[in-house]
Amino acid sequence: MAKTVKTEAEIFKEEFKKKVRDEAKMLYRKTLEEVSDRHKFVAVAYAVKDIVIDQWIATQKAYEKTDAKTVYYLSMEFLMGRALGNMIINLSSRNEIKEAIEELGLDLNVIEDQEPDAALGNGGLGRLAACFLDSLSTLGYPAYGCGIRYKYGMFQQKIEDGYQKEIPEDWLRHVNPLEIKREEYACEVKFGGFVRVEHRDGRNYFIQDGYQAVRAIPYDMPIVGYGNNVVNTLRIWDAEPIVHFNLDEFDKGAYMAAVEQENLAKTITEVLYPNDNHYAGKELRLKQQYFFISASLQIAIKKYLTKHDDLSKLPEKVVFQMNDTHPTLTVAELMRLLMDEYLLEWDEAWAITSKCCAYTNHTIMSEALEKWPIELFSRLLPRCYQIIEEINRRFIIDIENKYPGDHRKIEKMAIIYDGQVKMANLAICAGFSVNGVAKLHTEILEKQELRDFYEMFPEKFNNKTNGITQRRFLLHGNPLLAEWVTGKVGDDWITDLPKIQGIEVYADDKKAQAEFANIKYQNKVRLAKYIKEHNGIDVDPRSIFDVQVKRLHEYKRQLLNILHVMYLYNQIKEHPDMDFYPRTFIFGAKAAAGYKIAKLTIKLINSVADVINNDASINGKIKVVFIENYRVSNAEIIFAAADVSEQISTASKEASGTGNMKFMLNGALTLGTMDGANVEIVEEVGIDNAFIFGLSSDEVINYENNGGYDPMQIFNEDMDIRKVLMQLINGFYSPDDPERFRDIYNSLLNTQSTDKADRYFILKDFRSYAEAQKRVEEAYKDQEGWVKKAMLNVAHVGKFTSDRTIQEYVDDIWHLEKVKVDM
Ligand code: 26Q
Repeated sequence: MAKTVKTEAEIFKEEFKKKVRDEAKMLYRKTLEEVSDRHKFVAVAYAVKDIVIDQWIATQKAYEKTDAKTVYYLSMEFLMGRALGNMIINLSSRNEIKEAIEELGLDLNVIEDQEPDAALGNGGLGRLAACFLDSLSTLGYPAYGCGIRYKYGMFQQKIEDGYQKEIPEDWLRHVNPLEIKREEYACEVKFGGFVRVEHRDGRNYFIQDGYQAVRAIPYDMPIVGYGNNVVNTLRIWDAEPIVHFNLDEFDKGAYMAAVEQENLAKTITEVLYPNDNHYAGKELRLKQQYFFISASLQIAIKKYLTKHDDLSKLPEKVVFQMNDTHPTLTVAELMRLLMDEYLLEWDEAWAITSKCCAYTNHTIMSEALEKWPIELFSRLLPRCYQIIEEINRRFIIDIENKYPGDHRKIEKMAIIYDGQVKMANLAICAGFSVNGVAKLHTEILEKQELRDFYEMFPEKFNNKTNGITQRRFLLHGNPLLAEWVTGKVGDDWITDLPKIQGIEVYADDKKAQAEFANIKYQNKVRLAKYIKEHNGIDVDPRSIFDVQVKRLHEYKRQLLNILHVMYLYNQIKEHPDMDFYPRTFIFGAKAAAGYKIAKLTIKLINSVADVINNDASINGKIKVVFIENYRVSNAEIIFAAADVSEQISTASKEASGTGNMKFMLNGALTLGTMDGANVEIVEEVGIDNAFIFGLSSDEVINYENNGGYDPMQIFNEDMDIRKVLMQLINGFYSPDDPERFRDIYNSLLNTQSTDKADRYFILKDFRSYAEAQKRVEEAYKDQEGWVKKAMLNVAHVGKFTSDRTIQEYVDDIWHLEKVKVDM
């Protein structure tokens, strides 16, 4: 018999299959065939981790050897979603792994579906952090993501009787095979107590006494770069009690103190605050912030000191990027560590701190600005508070020197003012870089919200337009389109998205159009199936899939969308023979648990869905679907299937948006306002390939500053709008309780409350929106024209890769060097 020589790939596959089998055996005392799907997932995950581990070690060795500068991306949120599928596509051995899994008789989709989403974030800001980590590894830059290992991440949303119910998401109830506990890096974080000053050897020592302490324990998760052997680390911290309290303790005081410490450790990392773009001044939230910042900085400095002894050169090796103001305690804690633990003088410590810290602003919504009451702040973090007082004292002197006698400047810029500690002001004063997340957003910061700071420190301000990773949101989420693109232009787009522009030459090619249209259709069938399974609703994949998925917030104006659906329904009922292209309106959104009007909007959407979906007389022309528990894993399916991307925030309110980019990448056309990154999307794709409507940001800001908008006038003059609004309070969608939607009605017309009526200009923009929707319909009827526009959207998405964003951060802010990892 002729001996066949095994190829390397075959050997690899055999080894991988053996590993999976062995894991099943070792973990569950069963054969792979006998274990449950979830256990199959665990076995496969361990086998993949085994491959990743070697690259992880090699990467960290390479970093050590080159002594490379490292960015610490400090964030309260990392919305990672599932890791396994993403890890596999990023590994160079992806094809062998996929084949081996198949040869084992396993279905990779089923395996992937077993993994719970790591939902350690709310929305845009948290998902951006996850995309950034993917890009940092793929570009080969040394990086740590630092955050919190919440026991309960973003809540799981159930819809019951049309209302949102929040269910705790216990994502860690089973083992998490893709993390490693690193006890050797545990450290202590202290809260409360008081600061005592000791004068010894000619200097003051600041000593915190009477505090409560917890042990911070890091868990590391690997972040695999695409095909380059680079593996960075997401380090998330858990809290444990320092000592377990002693039941024999006879001293009651000591006993109680021990119990309290234990409780503190239990509560700190218990749960993610589910507020998106809304500040809640909760003590526990401040504890969470200090907890992960103190631990992350302690470790970063210790790591630096293993190779260096001169802390004044820390900025050459370390940069801390603060993801919004949530990690701004970095400034105070770094000062504290440098002075109190490493005995530097104020000026030395300040020189280092102000060269290490950079701040990203993600919102101009005033209700999202973090301001902590002095009382709370100084009680919880007495030493940090002292330090901030001193930073503030010196800063006010600077302001006074620059603007003598101008008290208004101090009022606006002081860090401590009106009994509050203002975190944004601290971040801007101490940081060397302040960036917005889209061109328009940065302009508004400079001209409006942060004008005084911009005037004082113009050199700190810069823009970094957000991006998304095409590896998760096209390669993984939309394999059909990914393969089609690769077939047309090769696979360079995977790490060089602008290359995708190569498909532009096919925009007029009939055959390519048909292929492209068919892929969209297949993806719509996939989503229709998901909807049938989860909602029990039949939707027609030939209808227009019109999608708005994002957090529920008044400024994002899901209400405008659903009011327009109500209006269309009225039109069809009034004119049953009118021309109307069938449309499926798809919503997905979580509302913060305490955000009443947002939760009521969910109920409204579901009530409208109930009426319309069950009205046989309209022949299924409109369907309304609310997708329960919108999250990263089902987002991938939704983006792939969308025709229309609803990006309809009140102009000036959405800092950037990133869902808009994910839709574009998947060939959906933007229906939106000139807000956030929509402006740049239109710039790239051309105004003819998007549907733009509504007030400009200047017009909105002008109304806000000078008044002159009266929604009641529109109500009085426009009978279609009036009819829709009356349906909110006449029981049309709530026969059992006609008053149910009264608060929504009031928010638009202010007949009751003291709030401003229609703060988000919904009625003002309504006609313009309806007219843009009409243009969408007309454009869709021209199938070839539509497919061409969709292809042009994909072709011009290049700018919106997070690889580009990260490269800009590196060039302008972080100044890192790429590291090569050879295996
Ligand atoms: C603050 C204090 C207490 C509790 C919670 C919060 C909190 C939590 C999350 C405040 C804000 C957030 C999240 C903000 C956010 O996601 N902003 C979005 O960031 C995206 C990435 O830059 C942008 O694309 C979006 O426009 C912006 O809304």
